[in-house]
Amino acid sequence: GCDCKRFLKNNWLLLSTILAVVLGIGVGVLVREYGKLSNLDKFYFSFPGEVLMRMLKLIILPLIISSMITGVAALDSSVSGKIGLRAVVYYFCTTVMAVILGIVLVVTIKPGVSQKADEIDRMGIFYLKKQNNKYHVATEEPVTIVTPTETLLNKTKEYKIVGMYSDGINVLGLIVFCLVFGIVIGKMGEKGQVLVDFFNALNEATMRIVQIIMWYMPLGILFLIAGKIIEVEDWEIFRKLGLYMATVLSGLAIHSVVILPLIYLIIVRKNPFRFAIGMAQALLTALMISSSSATLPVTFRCAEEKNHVDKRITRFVLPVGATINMDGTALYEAVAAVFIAQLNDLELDIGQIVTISVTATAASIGAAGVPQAGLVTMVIVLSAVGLTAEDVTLIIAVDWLLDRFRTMVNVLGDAFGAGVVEKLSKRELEQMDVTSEVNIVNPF
Ligand code: DAS
Repeated sequence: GCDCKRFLKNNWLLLSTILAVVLGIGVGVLVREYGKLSNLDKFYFSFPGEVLMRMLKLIILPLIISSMITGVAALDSSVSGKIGLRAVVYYFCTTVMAVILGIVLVVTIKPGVSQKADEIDRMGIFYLKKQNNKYHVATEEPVTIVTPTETLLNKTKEYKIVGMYSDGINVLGLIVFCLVFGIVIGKMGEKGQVLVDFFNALNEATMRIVQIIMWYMPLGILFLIAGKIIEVEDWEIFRKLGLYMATVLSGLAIHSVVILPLIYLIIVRKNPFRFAIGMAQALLTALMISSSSATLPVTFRCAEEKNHVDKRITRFVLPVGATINMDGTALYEAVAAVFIAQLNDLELDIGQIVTISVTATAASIGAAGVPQAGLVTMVIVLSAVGLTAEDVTLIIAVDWLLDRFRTMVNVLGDAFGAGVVEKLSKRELEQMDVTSEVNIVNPF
């Protein structure tokens, strides 16, 4: 009766997204079997999904700007400094833990030791080519371009992997600017108020657009997942790289089901799994679109509306987290680097293991929150232990799948971080002027 109705009303978005995933898989498998789609058809078929991605990417710029500036302006600068420091310490510690976990697993499971390198080598579809000090994705055989549409399709494919160089805004730079700007207008008092009001209004407008995008989300996700299933060329590779994938996935699982919840439990003393369930919509979105930046609007919504994390914390901590905190990526990079070393019969000494840990942490901080960014920053980790960029070929064919799961863990880590920082900052938040909270609008 009533309870059930309320449940549906509160969770319709999550439920319809889950339904969309199931339907998307079904449609994908059917069309793959019977559809006989040409490349151009496939391109059109994935278009509704591409529209979702583009809408989310479009909205993150105004979202980050308005939420950071209003968030910081609402805090007084000594408080925002403390909160920022806590966030960075939390992010750093959890990332290092993820790396250590990954190394322990890959060294014990040894997924690369029994397999032959060149057997897998030849199955890679792409490899990274160094040209003018930049890495480009190239196919193993030169592709003959037939029509302009083919060229277009080819471009789109390339764009997906290398795109982060070209389409990525400098989010880190932007965040620093918004921080400074927010602090300055917060301190200006009367005179700055008009700007505070302006960015508050911008934030409300952005959040309303986010809500519109959310309505479209299930449809977009249905086509995203179906389009992906149709597109994948080689399922066989999953069997061949099975142990490697199992290592990465079990590491991600342990990190998100044991380590992060434990930290949350110890510090916040609330049920971490309830918190994680509150983030379900964001986690599912991350899994589907493999971009933590593009998931940010949903992460905000879940953290604030479902888990009731203080908006003064989320506004500030989540955008920073989406940019620099990537536990899943760090774990993945460490595992992948050791795996590739194992395939190459390279015995790693303790120094090299440490090198991999340090560079994997750095590479995860440096990776942008866009699809497969981690694969590109892997080059840093590999070259640090003397492996070549071409070795990325070995794992590239399964990366799109692992990318989804690591992105999900990245988002979960950001969210738990907001919860932990909120708890640690309780005193400052309580002492703060209540009026600063009134400024923060809630469009939902
Ligand atoms: N997919 C990225 C993210 O958005 C990072 C990665 O490629 O590892 O979190």
